[in-house]
Order: sequence, then structure tokens, then C-alpha cells
Amino acid sequence: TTTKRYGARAAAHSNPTARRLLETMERKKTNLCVSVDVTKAADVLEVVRRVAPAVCMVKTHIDIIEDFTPSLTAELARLAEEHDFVIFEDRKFADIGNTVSLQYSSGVHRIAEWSHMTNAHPLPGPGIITGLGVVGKPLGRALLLLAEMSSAGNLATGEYTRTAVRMAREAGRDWVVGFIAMGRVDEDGPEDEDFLVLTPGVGLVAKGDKLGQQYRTPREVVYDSGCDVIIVGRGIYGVQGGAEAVLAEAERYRAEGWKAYEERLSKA
Ligand code: UP6
Repeated sequence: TTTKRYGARAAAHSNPTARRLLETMERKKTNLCVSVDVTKAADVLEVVRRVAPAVCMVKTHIDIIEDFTPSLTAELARLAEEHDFVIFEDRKFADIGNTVSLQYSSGVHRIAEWSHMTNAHPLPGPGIITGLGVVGKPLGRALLLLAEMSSAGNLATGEYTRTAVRMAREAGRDWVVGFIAMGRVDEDGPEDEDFLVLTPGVGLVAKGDKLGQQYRTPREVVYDSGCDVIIVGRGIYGVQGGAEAVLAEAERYRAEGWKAYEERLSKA
């Protein structure tokens, strides 16, 4: 997987969102996902419009928005088409199948309507994957499992991580297309298997925050650990210097991430 081009890997996926993501990455030459963790709708849109040329994906936490209306997610969906990126609502579902299918389809946010991809903790067992799939699969959406986390002291290690990978394999890649993980958790799989590994905890400046977050550089994540997508939040939207600086910083991460990927391809 790590020695194949993103574009070539698209053919290994039947899930339309996974395919679209890999093709977008190749076309825009970016493995950068910007995590837009700001709390006002206008600020979300401002950051997204700025970083759009540099990203393959925009990640949201829709439940932190103070002035949410459905026009925000409609506009996000429109921008995703205009600027060619995938929307990933980082919902981290963690309940029984019946509840998550309601949380995914209903409530104020109606996540399944506008978010191409979402994620779930494997903690409750396979029912969470099935419950989300009832809603998302017919819409061509994609699911990631949290196999590992970036925060200090997290419990997603060892046997938990291995079980997450097994659950993904059992669910099928037409719905579970990959993982949130810190490295290639799927290494033990067959040659023709292709999972996406998306990795948060990426920063070029800070080493961490006061609440347990731990950062590695794009090179450590993509070249050393073989991950596919770097997820960057505060490192980009939190940069000082206004809107211009945000795009410049996104471009810096894009260039770093892409260089590490190109070098990885020639490593073998
Ligand atoms: N995130 C992590 N670590 C994980 C899973 N998810 O940081 O293991 C998410 C956070 C946040 C983003 O919820 O939205 O990735 C990281 O933001 P940051 O770059 O500002 O630290």
C-alpha cells in the first residue's frame, strides 16, 4: 500500500467516497486534511474557503458550532464540490447500533446528509458499524474506525487496535474504508487489501498541548509511519497573521506531506 500511488490505489476500492478521496489526492497533489475546529459558522466557512486549494479533505466537529443552521452544512457541501475535497465529520460515534444510526441520520445536524465520511470507536462491538451502515451505505458514505489515538495515555493500543482492524475486515471495505491510527495498523493484511490511514496529531511547530495532545511532523507520519492523510487543526487555523497566513500555512503542510509521500514511493 505505502509504495503505490494514491491514484492507483483508487481502483482497489469499491466505496465511492474512498475512491473519490484517493483520486482527489492525486489530482490536487495533497494528502492534507484541515481540521476546522472553530465555533462560529462564518469562521468555519472563512477557513474552508482559504485552505480549499491545499486540501483533499476538510474535517469538522459540527457539534461545537454555536450558531449552527443547516445553511452551514449546505454551504460546506457546495464548497466541497466547487473546490474538490471530501467532508469528514469527526463524530467519533461510540454507542449501540440503534442509537448511532439515529445520531447519524437525525437530530439537528443530520450528519449523513452532508458528510461524505465519518468515524466510530470500535468499543461497542460490530453493531456500531452495522447501525451506521444502515444509514450511510446506501448514500455512498464511508466509515473509519478509530484503531489508535494521538492523545497521551489513550486505551486504543495492542489487542484493542488489532480487534479494530479485524472488525474492519469483517465489515467489508465497501463501508469501512480505513482507520484513524498513528501508523500502518493493517500491515499484517493480504497484498491486495487497501485501507486508508488518516492521522491526527500533526504539527510542524508545537510538540503537544496542555491536554495530552501529541504532535509529530508530516514526515514522521507519512514517510516513517506510512500513513495516508495528515490531519492538521490548530497548526493551520490557529496561525497568527490572518487569512493570508492560514492559506500559506496550509500550503506549507501540503508541500511537506506531499514531499514525504513522494519520497516514500521511491523508498522501496
Ligand atoms: N483527533 C485527535 N486525535 C485523535 C483523534 N482525533 O487529535 O486520536 C482530532 C481532534 C481534533 C484534531 O478531535 O479535531 O484531530 C486535532 O486537532 P489539532 O491539530 O488542533 O490538535
